[in-house]
Amino acid sequence: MANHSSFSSLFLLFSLFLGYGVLQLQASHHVFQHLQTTSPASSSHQPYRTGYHFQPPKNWINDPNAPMIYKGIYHLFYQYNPKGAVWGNIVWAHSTSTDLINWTPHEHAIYPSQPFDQYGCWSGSATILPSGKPVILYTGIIDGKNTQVQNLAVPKNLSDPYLREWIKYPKNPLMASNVENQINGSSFRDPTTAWLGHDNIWRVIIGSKYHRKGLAILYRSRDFKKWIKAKHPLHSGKNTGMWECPDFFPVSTAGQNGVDTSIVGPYVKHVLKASLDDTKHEYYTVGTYNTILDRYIPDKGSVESDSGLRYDYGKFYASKTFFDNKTGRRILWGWINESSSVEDDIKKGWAGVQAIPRKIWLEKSGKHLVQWPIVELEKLRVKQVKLPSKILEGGSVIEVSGVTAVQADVEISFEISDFKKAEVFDPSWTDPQQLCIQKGASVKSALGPFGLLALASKDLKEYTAVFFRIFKGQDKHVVLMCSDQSRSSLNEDNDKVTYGAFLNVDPVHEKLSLRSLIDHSIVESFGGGGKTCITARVYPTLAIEEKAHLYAFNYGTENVKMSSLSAWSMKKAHIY
Ligand code: DQQ
Repeated sequence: MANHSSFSSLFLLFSLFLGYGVLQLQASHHVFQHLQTTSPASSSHQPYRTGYHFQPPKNWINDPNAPMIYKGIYHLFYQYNPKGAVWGNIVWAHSTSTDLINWTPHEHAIYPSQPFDQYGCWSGSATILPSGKPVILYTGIIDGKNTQVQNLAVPKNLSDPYLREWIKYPKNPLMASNVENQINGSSFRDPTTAWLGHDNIWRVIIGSKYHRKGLAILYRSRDFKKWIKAKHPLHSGKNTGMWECPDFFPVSTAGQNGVDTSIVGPYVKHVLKASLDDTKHEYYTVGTYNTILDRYIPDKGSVESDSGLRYDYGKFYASKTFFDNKTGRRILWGWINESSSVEDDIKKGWAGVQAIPRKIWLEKSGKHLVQWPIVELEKLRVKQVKLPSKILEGGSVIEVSGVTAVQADVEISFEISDFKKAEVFDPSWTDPQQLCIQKGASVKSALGPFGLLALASKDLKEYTAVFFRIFKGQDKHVVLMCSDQSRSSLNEDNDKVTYGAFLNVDPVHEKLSLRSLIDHSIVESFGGGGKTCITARVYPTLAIEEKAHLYAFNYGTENVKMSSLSAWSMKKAHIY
């Protein structure tokens, strides 16, 4: 945050930005030097640092903030602790990129400096105004009780495509709890990207709760400065607890292109996502935005809890999308937390990475979303290894050699021709994660488990198994996708719980595909072309660096055909 002294330049800036009258200037910003100090040296043995997932050189990171594109440059801000590998002292760190893969860091963009954010600068979002100018709404913490308010910041210099310096609006906060508005001040955070209605009024939602009810509190503004709370929330969720980092955006009903956040009309559906503080899971629903009532209405049958639809059924939280107007995509960012102990995080000197940005669109059924790693990632692919189509007999394991298995991108697909022996699906199996826990990678059934053993040691003492299982349901086959971490490491201090989800693919008529992005301590998997995603954090002790191997396997009793397998070693991305 720049120190800015001149009243006239600040006045001009905010007037230019928002096009409105004279503002009173408060004292200039104070730079907290102590936030710039470095943390103790981290361990030099770093087998878990990633090669192509975003992470800074050290310390704690969490939520992606205000992703956007401005003058052809992509911006990623993120929650960062400049002082260590645990959460705390939160500032907005900032990096930019021209391809969403290689990143250059800048000075911290927003950090505590004013009464309206002196205890922390928490998550928020960017909105691109119709003039093309970006603005940021973020949550400021104003006291030691974590009281939360919403603040505005604008770039100091719009001709700097890197938007390195941000100025806080002197009349912050713009939204705060008070006796009249019934807002719980310690549960009031994470403004979304705002959208502009046909009435020329801006809307934004803020995550909150009332008792156990999760809330997307709606605010409206004509000028982006004076915000008035609507009488009702945009939407709420019974018994879901605090909604963190809500996201609300339209998706096209005709194809994979993204649309701007303010688009409404017959050719879009809307998506509302909430990150549940209680479970650290996210869920989303697809529905309709009723612009007359200013309410979001999820489609019939939507499950409004974390047993509903999730972007990712593994480690993935506090996510946020943005519309990339250069390529016409909506892109999703999410934070991948650690599965290791706090002691181990401190030892390695860092915690948290960002998932590979994913293009996100509505599946043709209109019932759920599809996600796929942005195409730019493929620039890192080298040394393709292709295995010919092959029958994988029951009980077989084949090595995919010639690939750097610790840092790889692998795509595999399977075809099943004989379903007669498929295990019968018990309708009481409603929780796919439990089913994956019960039927882990070592439990044989007829059709499955088959898939990949990633980050595996030669002797298979360690591996992360990502696989499918097919059951015979009442009127169709049921496909289960699992990521089993139980054998991922000999270190018992990690969270090695197995993840699972159902996959909306009809294996009688379609191939079953799986893509896994393997990156030292990450296995980020996309089933059925991105209909179901599961991300795992794992910390092998044997399967590290060149001692990591990759296998395709079928531990079921029946044969399955591996119709294709391509694996690439991945180059290291330039992330400084
Ligand atoms: N992380 C931020 C909050 C948000 C939470 C604080 C979600 O704004 O609610 O670092 O991970």
